[in-house]
Amino acid sequence: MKALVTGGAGFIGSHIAKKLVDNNIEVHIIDNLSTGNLENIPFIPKSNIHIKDITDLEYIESLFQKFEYTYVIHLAAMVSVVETIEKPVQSNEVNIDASLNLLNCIKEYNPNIQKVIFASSAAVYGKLDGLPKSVDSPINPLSPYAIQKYASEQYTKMYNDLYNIPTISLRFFNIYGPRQNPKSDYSGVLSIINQKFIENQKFTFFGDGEQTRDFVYINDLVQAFWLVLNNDNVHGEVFNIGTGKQTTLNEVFDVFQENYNYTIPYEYKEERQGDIKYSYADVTKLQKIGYSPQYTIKEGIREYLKYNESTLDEK
Ligand code: UD2
Repeated sequence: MKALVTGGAGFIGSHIAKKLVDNNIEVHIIDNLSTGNLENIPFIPKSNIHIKDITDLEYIESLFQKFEYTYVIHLAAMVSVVETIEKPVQSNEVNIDASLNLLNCIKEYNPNIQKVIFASSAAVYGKLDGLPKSVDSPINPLSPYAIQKYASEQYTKMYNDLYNIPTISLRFFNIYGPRQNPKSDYSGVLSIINQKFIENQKFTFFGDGEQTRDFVYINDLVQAFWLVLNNDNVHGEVFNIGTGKQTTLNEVFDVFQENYNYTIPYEYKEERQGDIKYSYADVTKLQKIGYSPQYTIKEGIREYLKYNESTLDEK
């Protein structure tokens, strides 16, 4: 069995690739390394890593002409909301055109594929009054990124409905864990807090720290991924990937303090423009197919820090 993971050198992609490899599936990766890193995927042979842009239509097509894939997991994207606001046209090519092209290659060259999974985002909900956010809630995209994720998600669904390609989309909430890159201001906030603790630097809360998110430890995402990959009764469906619990940023900071056993300076600044105050996922649909998140925020952060320590020991 072969799987193609686009964006497989990234934080989430590398964990998905590892799960597939651990289950004796040959993994091919396409990644332009814009946010990914080869250090994330030492377990993939170099010959199966294609350092290419997902918008390189000819190259993608050539892969499908050459290989028969059992699974395609599509994670490659322009992932920064801010960058999509700065580059709406370019991001459209990456986040919609390339997705559509990929789906079409599957239809043309690989119609017997067993599963296509697309990484969508909680961003599609935008500012919604009702909580938790359910896949039946209205959507209200507030950025090119959110529109693009929604469009690709709907194309993904349509390729199931019109062309019988077994597809599924997953709306990721706030995923965190090892290999998440803390380098940008818009990196996942947990990776930023962690880095600040390591370097003993000041952390800035945007707002009063009382905003909530549904923080998902990467292992729970991998669990959800594995469940949908192996379920043949959910084609054409969309699922939230969350835990069903919300945590404030202040609480998260406290958990880091407890684990590190020291604190770092912090400050409260004005809220980020367009920031959502409260967010968490309704995951009952996922629970119905067997999902049961294993990590509370405390357990997830503990695992995250344990992993960091073990890799520090290796260095
Ligand atoms: C997440 C996604 C984003 C998009 C969005 C849709 C991540 C990394 N980002 O953004 O791609 O899908 O959801 O709703 O998963 N914060 C601070 N200080 C910092 C950094 C962040 O206070 O140094 C705050 C930030 O203002 C926000 C919260 O922490 O209130 C979470 O920020 P985030 O960037 O991790 O995630 P989010 O939910 O804004």
